[in-house]
Amino acid sequence: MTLRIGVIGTGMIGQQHVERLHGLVPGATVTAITDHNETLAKEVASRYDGITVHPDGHSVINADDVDAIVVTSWGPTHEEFVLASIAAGKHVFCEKPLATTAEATLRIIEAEVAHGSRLVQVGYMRRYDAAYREMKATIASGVIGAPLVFMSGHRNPDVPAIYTREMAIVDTAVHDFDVARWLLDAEITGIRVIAPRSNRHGLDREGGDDLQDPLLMTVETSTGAIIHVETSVNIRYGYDIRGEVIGEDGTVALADRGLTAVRANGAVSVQVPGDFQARFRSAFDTEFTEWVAQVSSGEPLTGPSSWDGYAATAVCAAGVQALQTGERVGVDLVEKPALYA
Ligand code: NAD
Ligand code: ISE
Repeated sequence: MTLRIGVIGTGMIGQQHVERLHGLVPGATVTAITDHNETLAKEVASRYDGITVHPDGHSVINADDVDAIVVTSWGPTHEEFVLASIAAGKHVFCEKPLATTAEATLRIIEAEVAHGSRLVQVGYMRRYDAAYREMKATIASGVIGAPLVFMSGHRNPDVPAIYTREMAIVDTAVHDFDVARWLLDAEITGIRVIAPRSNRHGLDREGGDDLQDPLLMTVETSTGAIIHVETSVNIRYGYDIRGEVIGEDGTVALADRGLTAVRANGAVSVQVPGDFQARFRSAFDTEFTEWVAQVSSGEPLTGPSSWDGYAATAVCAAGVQALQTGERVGVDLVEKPALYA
């Protein structure tokens, strides 16, 4: 059976996911798309055979030739489309964030629990990256002992003018929070945020606010391990994702990237990816390959759930408050429903 997918939002990442799901990922095809910008949706559809442009997201969700939905519109629209997909009884893959407030993510959890089985997966693609998976397997093997500290560095060469001060937490560090919860098998219980003087590239931006960049976050967890997150979003030299878990008997770190290392002129050099697409392309491919296989076969979903979407959004809300107040802010999650055990 081929899984027929409808995509809501054909901007930057929506177009990449259409490309993936309409040819690259086995057992999937895109049959319906929509975008707020109809001209854009028509242009994207014209690149392929067999894709119908719909007037809005609800028309995509309720189309007879759509089995499952991918939501890649702007964050504030996610709740509406995820809830409508659940109401239609269809699987829905939602790019991060699941929703922009913890209250909205809880409404999604309530609807999914009432439905009685998992329909929602959230786009935290780092869980599908081969290096992070090896890191998790190493921790599980016990060879480094119990994890005590996770150092997570998230560096972007630059960000657009629309990128605001809070986005370093809600748009960027949110990935570090999710992957940390997954690697350490722990919930986040509190956060502090500090900042040195700002990178000059984050100041006096044409058409954009002044940023506080980098940010350093100290994040407490339910197991007593501490996570240290550094976001640098104007670092120019490349898109560099760093990670090291320090355990009681050893450490495991993400290796430098690049297929080759060049030794010349008294130096060794390894390439740094230019952007998140280059760094995580195969993680996105694996994420959709596994999602399509699980949805098509009716196997239980194993990817990031509504609970994970809620936990990440709740940590972000605390992080923004910690940034604004300079204080430690606790994260108090509701009781976890059995559906997500
Ligand atoms: P974008 O602005 O390029 O594209 C979003 C598109 O959604 C736009 O074309 C817009 O017209 C459309 N849209 C907005 N509201 C709509 C609505 N109600 N109905 C239909 N279309 C609507 O943004 P983007 O960078 O592609 O980001 C989209 C989502 O993907 C965001 O939630 C973002 O956080 C997420 N994202 C995830 C990653 C990742 O690493 N996993 C990377 C980039 C973006
Ligand atoms: C972007 O939205 C992403 O999700 C990328 O993975 C992240 O690295 C970047 O900082 C965000 O702006």
